[in-house]
Amino acid sequence: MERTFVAIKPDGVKRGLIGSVIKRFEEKSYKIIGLKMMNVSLETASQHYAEHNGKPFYQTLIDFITSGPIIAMVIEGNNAIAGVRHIVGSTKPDEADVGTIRGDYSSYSTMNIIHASDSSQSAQRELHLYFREEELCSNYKTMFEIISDELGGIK
Ligand code: FUP
Repeated sequence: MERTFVAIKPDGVKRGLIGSVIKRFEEKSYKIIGLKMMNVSLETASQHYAEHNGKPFYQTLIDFITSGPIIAMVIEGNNAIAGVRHIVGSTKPDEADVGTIRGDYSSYSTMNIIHASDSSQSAQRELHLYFREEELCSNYKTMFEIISDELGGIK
């Protein structure tokens, strides 16, 4: 079971897409174990995007991610890191497939609705940048887990 970090960016919040985005992960049978609305401090933003420091789009990215509240989430599931990235879609707006979140909702590379960790290393790092362990709630069963238990653990 993998955990990944996801954030609905300020454009997604302001455009009223919170429900639409979360719905896609729930429908895919992923389990939401952390969820909060928050403003991203300059310090957190620069830690999050440290790998992009020095790139031409860096300052725009920092200005954007700190421009309004985000929805921070931790999602748990089978191969959740790659699976969630698949639902999110490509970083390049012209390459994001229809049916993905970015493909359906954005045609820009900065205002692209959503962030999701791209590896287990970044998932660990980002998850702990935004959440304390005690804020995570995996002590409940999703309907998918209940059905799986009923069938003797079939997944
Ligand atoms: P992703 O993991 O898909 O979010 O993509 P990256 O880590 O490569 O980029 C992080 C963010 O930087 C993207 F979500 C948007 C922004 N970005 C730009 O604004 N311009 C670019 O050319 C590349 C990335």
